[in-house]
Amino acid sequence: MGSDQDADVDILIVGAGVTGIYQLYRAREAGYSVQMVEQGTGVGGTWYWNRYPGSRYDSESYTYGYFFSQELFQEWEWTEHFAGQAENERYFNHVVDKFDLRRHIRFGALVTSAVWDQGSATWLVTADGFSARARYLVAATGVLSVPFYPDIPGRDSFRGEAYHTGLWPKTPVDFAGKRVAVIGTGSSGVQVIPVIAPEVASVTVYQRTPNWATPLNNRPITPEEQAELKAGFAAIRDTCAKSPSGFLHDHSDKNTFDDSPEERQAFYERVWQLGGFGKIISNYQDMTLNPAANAEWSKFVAGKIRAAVNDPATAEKLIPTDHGYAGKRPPYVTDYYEAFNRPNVSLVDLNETPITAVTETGIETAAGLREFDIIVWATGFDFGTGALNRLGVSGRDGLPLKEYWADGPLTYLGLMCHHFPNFFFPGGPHGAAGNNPRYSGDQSDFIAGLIDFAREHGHRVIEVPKGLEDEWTTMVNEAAVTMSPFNEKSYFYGTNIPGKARRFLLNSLGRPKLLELMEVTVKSDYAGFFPGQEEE
Ligand code: NA7
Repeated sequence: MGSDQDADVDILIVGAGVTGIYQLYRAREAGYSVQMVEQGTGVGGTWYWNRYPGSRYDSESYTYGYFFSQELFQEWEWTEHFAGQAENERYFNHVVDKFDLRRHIRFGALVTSAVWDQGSATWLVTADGFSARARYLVAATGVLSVPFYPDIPGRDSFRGEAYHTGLWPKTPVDFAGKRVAVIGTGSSGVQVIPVIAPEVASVTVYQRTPNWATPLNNRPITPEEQAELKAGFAAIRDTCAKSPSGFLHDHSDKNTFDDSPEERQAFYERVWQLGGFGKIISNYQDMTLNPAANAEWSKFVAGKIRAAVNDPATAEKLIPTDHGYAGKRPPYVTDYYEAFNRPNVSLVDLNETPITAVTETGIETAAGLREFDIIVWATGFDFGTGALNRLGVSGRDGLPLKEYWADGPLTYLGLMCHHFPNFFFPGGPHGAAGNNPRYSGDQSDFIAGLIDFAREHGHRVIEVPKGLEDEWTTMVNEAAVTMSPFNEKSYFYGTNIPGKARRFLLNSLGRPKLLELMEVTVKSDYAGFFPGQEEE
């Protein structure tokens, strides 16, 4: 390999988030030379960028963290069942330092191009002020890592402070006594609103579509629970491994209308008390896919919203009417609806009064101008493919990834694609659905195994056969219709981004199918993955 680059390595990994850190650990443990590049100045990915007030896990902390080291699991004590951003960021720093990974990471380097060089069978990667040549390129760039700003006239003219939740500054924002606008009521908006409400002069919530927000039911982890967690390491790891969505929550084997209305009400009350995604996983098993069952649960949640919000007109505006529970990714909240009972919190329904412009002093809707000191853009991300399409990846014959995926991603197991040799994207689109680190970890393991196999057998080039990519992509797209609770308004279809192809970006078949096909491929000795090299 050439020596005209800043680094010349076996494996180059982009992104120091939950997936990339694990891939880096695996690569280093297997004895490869490895370089990681990261756009930010610290590790943590999502938990580095999304440092807005109220930002926290809605997967249980101990199911989101790593299982690869029992020692790590035993020594790290999460303080809450759903830990906040600062603690999460500390955890990833701890992991990187414990396993001495930091010296492999170059920070402040945004990758702008990654070009496959057929002659040398390597990738040429360019980032800010840095270039590298690598045999393998792993883009662990995350699914929710490219913030989206809507194209509202005058957006840049605002003279106050403006922040996107996904690009939050490291210096804490001083909200005290400020007039604040929050645009967007997805998971981020509904986390930030109740936390800032007590200290600001006012919060005005600009809502286009209400979401079904249910209680996170977060609480501190008691010393007894801490001991149970430590003793339960193997059981926790194994339960998450068997769960299609990578959680600990029990699955119910009952259908909604097996129960009488009274039994149903009692059951719903119990489900209401569960943490986070327990509202989906431990609910009646037909809750997401049977419209009548979904309507029953949604009606129950609507009742809870009406009970929480004092003003009936506001309550009605906060209840979704365009989708049932889990038709879009449901947020999990702490005192979100209750925040609207504060005199300094108000709701603007953008269906009644759409935003017409952002001005130097505030936000103008059909009802007039409201002036603000701070605007919080909680307007989401270019999900799934956003970061990968911006890396400047071009594969065999100079084919840009962005062009190959113009009509939506084509993947094998959500981790590699035809035409792009020696290129992997664990934690990308089509992987599974649910607790992200669990399935992105499976993908990293698969990639590590495949690279090891290639090394052992002297193969320089790995490329997934087109047939396998077609098979997986078709399977994922079909399962989106038959198995996914999400409707096409969900950002999981890319529909929040103007001009983006409408394609399902998760894998509703979940981890079981992912693991099953990984096993088939491994057992076949990766048949067809080493084009033109079998006879070598
Ligand atoms: P989401 O869930 O995509 O939410 C974005 C919000 O921004 C949502 O309420 C959108 O309304 C709203 N939005 C987007 N564009 C506009 C415009 N033009 N005007 C007004 N409102 C707008 O992103 P989050 O950051 O909250 O959550 C992302 C994920 O992070 C979350 O699911 C967790 O996995 C963690 P819409 O619904 O499109 O009408």
